[in-house]
Amino acid sequence: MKFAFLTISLIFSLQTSFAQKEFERNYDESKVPNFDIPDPLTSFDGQIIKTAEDWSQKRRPELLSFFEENVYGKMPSTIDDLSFKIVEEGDNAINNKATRKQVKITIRKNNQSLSYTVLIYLPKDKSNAPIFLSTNFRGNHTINADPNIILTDAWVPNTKELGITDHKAKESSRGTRTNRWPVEKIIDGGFGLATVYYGEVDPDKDDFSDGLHALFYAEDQQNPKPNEWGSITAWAFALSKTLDYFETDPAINANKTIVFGHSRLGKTSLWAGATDERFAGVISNDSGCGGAALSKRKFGETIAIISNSFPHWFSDSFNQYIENESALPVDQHQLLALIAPRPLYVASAQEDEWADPKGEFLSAHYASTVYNLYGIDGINTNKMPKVNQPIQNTVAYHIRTGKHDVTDFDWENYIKWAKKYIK
Ligand code: GTR
Repeated sequence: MKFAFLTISLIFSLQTSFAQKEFERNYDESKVPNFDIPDPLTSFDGQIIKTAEDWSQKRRPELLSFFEENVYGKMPSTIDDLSFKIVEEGDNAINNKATRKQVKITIRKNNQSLSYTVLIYLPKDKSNAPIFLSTNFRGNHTINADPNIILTDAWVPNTKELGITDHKAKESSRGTRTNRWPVEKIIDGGFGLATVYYGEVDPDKDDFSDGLHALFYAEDQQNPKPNEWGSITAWAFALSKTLDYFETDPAINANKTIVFGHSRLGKTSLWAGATDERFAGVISNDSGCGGAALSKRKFGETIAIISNSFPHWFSDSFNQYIENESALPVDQHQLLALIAPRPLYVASAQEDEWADPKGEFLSAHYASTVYNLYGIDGINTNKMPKVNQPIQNTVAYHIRTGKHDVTDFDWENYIKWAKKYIK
């Protein structure tokens, strides 16, 4: 009896120590492991990449394919039909400075369909304005108090502050995220803004029976295969299909679409920019682990932690790198390099150690060798700038004071940089 008790408590304590080890969170720079930065300019078979052409013909495709197969999962290559329907329009929005358009985008595959709505504001006093495109966390109706924004009927997370308890959006949550979306400032800056609620594309939960994935299964398939798309890829896919719509709308300057995202949606904007070269520029706001931050530093959130908390974000094949970062033949700076030579902005927040600001900065720095191959300035110093002192080249970086969030400071700098680099 005593033996049995000891055995059980031993097993229990082994389990807890395993769990604790798995969830170890390091915030101490002196404990960052030693590791080599995988060279963007040496191919997997050892060839040194010396020209932009070798990069785009050989190295870029093999890196893209690695990220597809082993990190985010492959997108489906075909759909049966894509259609667009303007469901609402107004020419007196945002203090009469903008037009508003809401377009339902429908993807069909295997006799099933999924629709989501993109909300678009364009400045009235400027034709051909460049446009920011982003997914959002809580529904289009949360980004502005505009009463004409269609309330999402998709699954939303229960949120006490918003009074949501039954996974249904409420009128009272209109405009509750305006702090992250300074629409008027964006319009005044001469830019359009378009956004899609990510939950309409794939609800953010570990469940692949709903959302976009379900349209693409073979008979008897219930989950993506190990190298097939997780949720980040589905959200990125929807951004690409939104860009397909932009290309059909003469009011929108599709060639000047800047894909933007915060946090998990910053991981999404990076992946969208990497997989779809039509995006003219890419912004990652506090994207952290699985976004801009170097995985091999294991600082703040790690592959083990993120894969445990959000197993559906990545492909199952990513799990092979849990507590095994040294086996990764790539790191996230090579994801950023896939965006070259297009303008790229990586931003961090000082209090957002979870996202590893230094790892985000170094990633932008190490990606810059590929920009340099094109004769373009990236982040050529390996010294982080002071807080609130952005470095803005074709590759830009800032760390601002404050926490994990999107602030006016962030937007003011994105606008300033985009005016210069999105031509
Ligand atoms: C956190 C997650 C981060 C980041 C964040 C967010 O819980 O650990 O990777 O994506 O969520 O999306 O707000």
